[in-house]
Amino acid sequence: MEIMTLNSSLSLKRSVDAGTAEQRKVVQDIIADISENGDEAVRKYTEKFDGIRLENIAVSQEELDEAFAAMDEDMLEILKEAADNISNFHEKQKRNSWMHAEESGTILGQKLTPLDSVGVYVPGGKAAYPSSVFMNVLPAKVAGVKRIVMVCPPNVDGTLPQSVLVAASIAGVTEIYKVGGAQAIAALAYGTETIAKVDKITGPGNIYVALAKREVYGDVDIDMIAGPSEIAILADDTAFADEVAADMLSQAEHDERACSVLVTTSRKLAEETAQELETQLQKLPRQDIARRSIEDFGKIVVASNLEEAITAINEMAPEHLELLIDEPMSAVGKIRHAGAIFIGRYSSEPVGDYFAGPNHVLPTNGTARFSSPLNVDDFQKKSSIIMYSKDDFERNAHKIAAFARMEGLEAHARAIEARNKDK
Ligand code: HSO
Ligand code: ZN
Repeated sequence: MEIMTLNSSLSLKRSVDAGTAEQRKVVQDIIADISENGDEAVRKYTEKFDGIRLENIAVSQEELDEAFAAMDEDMLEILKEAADNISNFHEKQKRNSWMHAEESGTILGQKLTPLDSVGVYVPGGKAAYPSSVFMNVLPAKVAGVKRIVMVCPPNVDGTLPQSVLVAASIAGVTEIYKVGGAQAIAALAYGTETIAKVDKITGPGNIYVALAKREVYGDVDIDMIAGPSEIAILADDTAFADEVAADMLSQAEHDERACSVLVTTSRKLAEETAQELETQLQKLPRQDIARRSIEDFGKIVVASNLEEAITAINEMAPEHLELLIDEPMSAVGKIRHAGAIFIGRYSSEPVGDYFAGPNHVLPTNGTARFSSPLNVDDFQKKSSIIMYSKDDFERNAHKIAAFARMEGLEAHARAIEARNKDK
């Protein structure tokens, strides 16, 4: 790979798939059909897109038992341990309702309530990741969401991937349906005879799923529209080229449009990493995907100093950032925009994808400038609590009424004044 010299910006190519007008129309038609015809339309689209007619889309206890029986014992333990780590991390985020009593007797506060129900979309085929089941379901569980519905497109034989079923069951999903694509999003948003509507939909999917989520947003809440994976590595001459290259490839293998970038103060590391990438690529099972990603979206950039490198990284606002530099903690304060910051050589990005505990659903495509990893707050909402005291009321009634009249809202003013009369 060609090595560039940093001149102010990384000028990265990143891919945003906004969908075509035609794709949007397809999605809108599917949504309209599902909201009108429910289950029958779900069956029709499942037959059309997944190649199987399913009379019953609900996953049975038998199917779950079979999936558990087929799972390797050691692997089951690993999954449970990962799930525990992820739950424990999210437990620490949990906030409580609060109330504050003012001296005047007024009580103000916020009441936190978990959402009643959440739908988690899990893509089918090769992108059916049990780790993503954990990352979407467990924060909802920790937040106290009672009904968690998982949807996933069926294989042509009408089954769902076993690892996904096992993960769903470990995580505490309450209903699982074999339905995917825009039809699944529509069923979750508007309900059918079989699937009761949910309040929020999370989880990644293909362009049709992403467009459908955008389309139903407002009638239900959604998490975010995730773009291809990204990793930026900030490294100096203390880093090892084989580790840097391996970490870049870990994200490149996700998607041909994934974006892996090395920004380094060491030309030697840059050159060695470029070579390592080639050597390691040749031995990767998903070489085709990773190579396209590295060739089309990857970059190795040499910066003249750490300050300049950090400025460029902040501008990129990467989904994942690894700090492979001497004294990495001294750089953390200067990082303003990154979905997750991995510090030191033992915090290789896949540690976070699977096991450490923090969420792997992270803002992509520069959205780390204004948004956060999926977290417990995403599954709880707040109600304001206002209990105004008589004292405060009597002292402030005329101000409130005056404010209302300034806005031309006489009924507001009178509601206040109605209380001021002796009764
Ligand atoms: N790195 C991905 C998440 C993932 N990795 C799932 C492995 N499985 C998010 O950017
Ligand atoms: Zn990953």
